[in-house]
Amino acid sequence: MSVKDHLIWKASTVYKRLADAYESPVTMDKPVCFIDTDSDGKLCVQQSALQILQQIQQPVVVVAVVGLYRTGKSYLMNRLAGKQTGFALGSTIESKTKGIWMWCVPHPTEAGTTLVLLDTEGLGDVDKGDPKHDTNIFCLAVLLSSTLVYNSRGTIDNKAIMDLRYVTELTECIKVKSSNIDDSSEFVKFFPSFIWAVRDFTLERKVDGKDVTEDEYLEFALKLKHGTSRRVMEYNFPRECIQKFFPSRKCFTFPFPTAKEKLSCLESLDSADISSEFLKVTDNFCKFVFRDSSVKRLKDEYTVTGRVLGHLATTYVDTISSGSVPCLENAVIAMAVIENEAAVKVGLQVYQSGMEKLKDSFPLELKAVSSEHQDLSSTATQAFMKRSFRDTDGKYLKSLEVGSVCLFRMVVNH
Ligand SMILES: Nc1nc2c(ncn2[C@@H]2O[C@H](COP(=O)(O)OP(=O)(O)OP(=O)(O)O)[C@@H](O)[C@H]2O)c(=O)[nH]1
Ligand SMILES: [Mg+2]
Repeated sequence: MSVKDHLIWKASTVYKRLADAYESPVTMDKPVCFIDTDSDGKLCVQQSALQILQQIQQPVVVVAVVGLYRTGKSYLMNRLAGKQTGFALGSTIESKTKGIWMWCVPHPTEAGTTLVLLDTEGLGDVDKGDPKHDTNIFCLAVLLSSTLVYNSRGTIDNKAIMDLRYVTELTECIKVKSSNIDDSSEFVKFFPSFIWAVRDFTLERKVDGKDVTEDEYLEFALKLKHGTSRRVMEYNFPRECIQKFFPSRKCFTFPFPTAKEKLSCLESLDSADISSEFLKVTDNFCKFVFRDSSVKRLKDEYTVTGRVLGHLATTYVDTISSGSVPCLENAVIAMAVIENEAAVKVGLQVYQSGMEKLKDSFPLELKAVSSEHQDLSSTATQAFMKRSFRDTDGKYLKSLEVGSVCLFRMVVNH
């Protein structure tokens, strides 16, 4: 092998090793706390969760569950993880999950993709001090997920829809652009798809005496009333928001999982003790989520990896904690800076390791060194391109080039 071939091979090995490290799947055997409340009552992202996300270079499908407390959310998330236990379940009337918990598992049906499950604190617990807290948790679930599961118990009646009143607050809690105009019509481009999971559903699914599907049942419940009276407008408003912000909707109605006396030990029950109809709906629900939930994407179809999800969570949580309104476009700009700086670093690392090897073959003619410089620069650029994001004016690519030339000069003058 010539010196040149050897160097190209070396540089591409370094690049491949870096790329492999980025793309290998990460498996967590149990969930961790992702977003919590600090001693001042402010939301904060847990460093340990960020460290896990940092290692996930695969695209992520993010499924978040929200809903009133004590409605079986954590149990359902464990089913999506394919596990009997994991997210902690509560067996008392007190709410159990606090903040947002995260569990990253290899996607069961999409190779090369990680499924991130987000289990959130139950909404509506009157013991909470800060009335804004529930809205913040709801907003974060919307902002971070690609599929949002709204979990409720009983039927989709007016109360259940009023319990989802957080959707009506989204226009005040999320902005697409930093300007002050109402840009909620653009939410739909960035918002997750929506699944309503109705638990302990005991009624017959009939509308006007006719059997209806679960989806038809949901659409019937979301139907608007005619009229302009205050009562009609109050009735319609949450329904309009759900329809407008979440055009992709799906519904699953789950029967009681087991006999009442066994509910408190549901997670340790044998499948023989769980109703076959409940198992069937759960299976359909999981299959639908695995098949239809898309990878999380940002503006310009940019694919979110675990690492990027960590940046996003930090940006949104910092914004909310500072009392400002999270802005989708600002978050993308902040993330582009972090990713592009890291992309320059990766590119320079590839270039530098190639040049270090070249030094072993010195003395060499300047022409030979220049030619190696060209080859290494192109490998470094490839590594940069793989990670960079929206470097539209080429500012970061330029800084990679400048950095490589500096390193080249240092080697030549040595
Ligand atoms: N009736 C009924 N109980 C369930 C169902 N799924 C889980 N449970 C039980 O309800 C209790 C609460 O379940 P969790 O999954 O912890 O509920 P959660 O919504 O996560 O509760 P919070 O974290 O407090 O908001 C546990 O005892 C579960 O075994 C269900 O479909 N129906
Ligand atoms: Mg829970």
